[in-house]
Amino acid sequence: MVLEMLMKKERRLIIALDVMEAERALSVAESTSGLCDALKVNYPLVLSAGLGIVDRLADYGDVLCDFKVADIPPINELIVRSAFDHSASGVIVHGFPGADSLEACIAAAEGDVFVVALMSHPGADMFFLPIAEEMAAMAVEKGATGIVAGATRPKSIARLREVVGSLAILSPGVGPQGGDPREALKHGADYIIVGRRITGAPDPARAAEGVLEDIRGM
Ligand code: 3DU
Repeated sequence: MVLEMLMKKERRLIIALDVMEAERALSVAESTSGLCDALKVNYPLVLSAGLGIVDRLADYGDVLCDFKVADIPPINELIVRSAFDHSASGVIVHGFPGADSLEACIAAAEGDVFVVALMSHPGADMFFLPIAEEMAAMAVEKGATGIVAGATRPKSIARLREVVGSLAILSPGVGPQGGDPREALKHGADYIIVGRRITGAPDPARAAEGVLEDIRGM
């Protein structure tokens, strides 16, 4: 059974809050609420501000915990459970540790589970590119909500779309990493994930509006 996606799909934008201070994350969340479909947190914020930041951010919208979970099944279960215990709406996990590790994530989840199929950075060519379709197929087979596929490789997104059918595709890697958000969406992504282009801007709401302007009509 495929998990039913909880996240709304109105703006097609997920904001990655890769900042170190809780107050900065909360201020970006507040100023951009209504401009994105979800907020994403990663280790930098959670390691500096604590997992309680997820509960606080959840006041502004759905929060995805991008913990790229990649351990043995019982540890994955504890990590995923912690995220949902702190009001996460979804988690991002790795598929390469194997089917049993992914199954543990899905069993422990009380919301969306997205499997990283293909990372966006240049080094992903070495190990990720050859296994991307396999990761995507496993996400489908095990009942994940969707996959993550880098916007820097739009043609790969199109191939992965064929593998995952109607599952959601989240696409990071636009802006400083070089991906084009329109291309990612045109090739089959459902959402783009944007971090520094928004969090590093003097006016994050304005920057988010700029991203929405770029993808308007998609
Ligand atoms: O490059 P940005 O600042 O827009 O941030 C991208 C975010 O997406 C960041 O949190 C990173 O950890 C995440 N991400 C990737 O960039 C690439 C992936 O393959 C998976 C997640």
